[in-house]
Amino acid sequence: MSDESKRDHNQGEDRHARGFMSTSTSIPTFLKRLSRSVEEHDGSRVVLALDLEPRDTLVDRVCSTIDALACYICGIKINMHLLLPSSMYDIKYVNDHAHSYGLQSIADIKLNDIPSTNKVAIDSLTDSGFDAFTINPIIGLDALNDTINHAHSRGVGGMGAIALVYMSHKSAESSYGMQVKVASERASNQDPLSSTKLYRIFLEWALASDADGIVVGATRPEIIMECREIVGKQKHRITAIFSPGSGAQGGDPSIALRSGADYIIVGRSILYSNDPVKEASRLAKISSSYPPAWA
Ligand code: NUP
Repeated sequence: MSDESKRDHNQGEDRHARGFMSTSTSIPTFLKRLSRSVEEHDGSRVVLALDLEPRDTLVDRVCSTIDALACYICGIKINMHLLLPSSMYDIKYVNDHAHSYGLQSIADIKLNDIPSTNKVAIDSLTDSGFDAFTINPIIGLDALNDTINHAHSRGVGGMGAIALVYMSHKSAESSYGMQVKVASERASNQDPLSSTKLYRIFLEWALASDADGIVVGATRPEIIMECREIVGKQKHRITAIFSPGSGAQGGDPSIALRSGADYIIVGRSILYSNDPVKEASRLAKISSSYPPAWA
């Protein structure tokens, strides 16, 4: 093996290590912790979006929801609209409660700022007990790299970063699906710019910056399939596909999983169903019936 290919190989090993184990120790990374939670919860790959209305008894309601549904989910997800009216103490309490069931917790903040402020935000999320957060790749590749590197150095085993690649809501097509021109090796001399869709650039950047996961809406099974193919080609790295948008937004969880999603993110169709336990259990069974891509 030449020195150069040895170096490439070693970098590959490092990247592989980042997939499931942090580089310096054998402490599990976010994805490993999440897959452990899947094993401990009968194969459920449902992440519960805790999108409750912020009222006085928020912490109690969030914790009792976790108590009722913990055996049917592998993680919880908390959005800005719950973080804003809550104290750091309350959020830490909720995250500790989720951890007591072996669940992972994701801060769905869609981080979108310059690296220096992103890093401060990540430190606060780490102190609040989160395991991962969502990030918007619109900040650019270098900023994404810098921010995700910082995240991976935080907490025990590192904070996971999940990059938005194609959101689930209707108008996502006008942004994530936008046709853009970029300078690339594929371009010809006559036209130094080649044309592609914005989400393909976001996917490329997410993989290049070692994001632990990507978000692709369950409402876009064809995009999940396309991303799965590209994500699956990585030799030394595991990147999970998180898919919100089934149920209330019209996506079908079975189709999302069959198309290549690793995890489905579900909120309203569980929380506001007549029987949340039954609905969570149904989705848990569906998700466990599709073999995970990492197996
Ligand atoms: O593309 C996205 N779509 C989406 O719905 C990215 C997200 N993070 N989400 C979140 O997933 C959204 O903020 C909500 O918390 C959850 C879906 O909830 P529901 O439509 O199942 O109620």
